[in-house]
Amino acid sequence: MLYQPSADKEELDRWKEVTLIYNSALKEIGTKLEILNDEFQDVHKYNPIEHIKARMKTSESIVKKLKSRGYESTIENMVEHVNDIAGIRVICSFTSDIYRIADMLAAQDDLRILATKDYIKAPKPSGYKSYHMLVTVPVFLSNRVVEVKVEIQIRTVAMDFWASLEHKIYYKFEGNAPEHIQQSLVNCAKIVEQLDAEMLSLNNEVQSFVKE
Ligand code: 0O2
Repeated sequence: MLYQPSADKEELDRWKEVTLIYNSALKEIGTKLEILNDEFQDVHKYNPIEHIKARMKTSESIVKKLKSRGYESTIENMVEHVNDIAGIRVICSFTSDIYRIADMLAAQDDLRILATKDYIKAPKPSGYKSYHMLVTVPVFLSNRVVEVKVEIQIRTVAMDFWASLEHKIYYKFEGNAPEHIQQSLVNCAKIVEQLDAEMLSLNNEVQSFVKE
């Protein structure tokens, strides 16, 4: 079972160990991203990353996901079947930065890319846009190395703004928002796309102006 107040000492110790390992994986990926951002600033005088948010999925959400997929709530099932226990969100200024960050991460030898989902090239019907990478990162413990899964979501500030409102609406209406609200979200997603494209082109123009 996942951690519950009634869990025995052995289960509690295992839960603590698993939590520590996922938190360590988040630190590893967070540090990689910070290094890339710092180096980019040093070399190109520019920060591709606006900010980074790391989070561990709550045990309630893990149980819910396992249940919805027909699995018993055990630590083994959680490690095997829940891919986003450790999640990190990277917010960039421009769409081009998203692919830049994704490529730089993909080039790192110790990261193994298990899957990528490009919801920017192929947005969800709701309008959701984001680039997802499921990776494993090695975590070095005192007596062994564990390859830990981390879900990385990379998106622009505007895409993130849209996704957080949509997430709130989704929970408020338990996934069944009225038609006009869903339509309004689709419209907002189009505006976000337009805004991202115009901001990118404006930035490119300013960059070339500076170089002359
Ligand atoms: P929460 O509450 O954010 O943790 P997987 O989770 O990879 O096994 P899935 O659902 O196919 O399976 O993965 P996908 O599509 O990569 O989505 C994973 C996460 O992306 C979600 O986690 C959300 O955080 C985010 N996401 C995906 N689709 C949407 C969307 O339409 N709107 C918003 N706002 N976020 C989305 P969780 O566990 O579903 O949710």
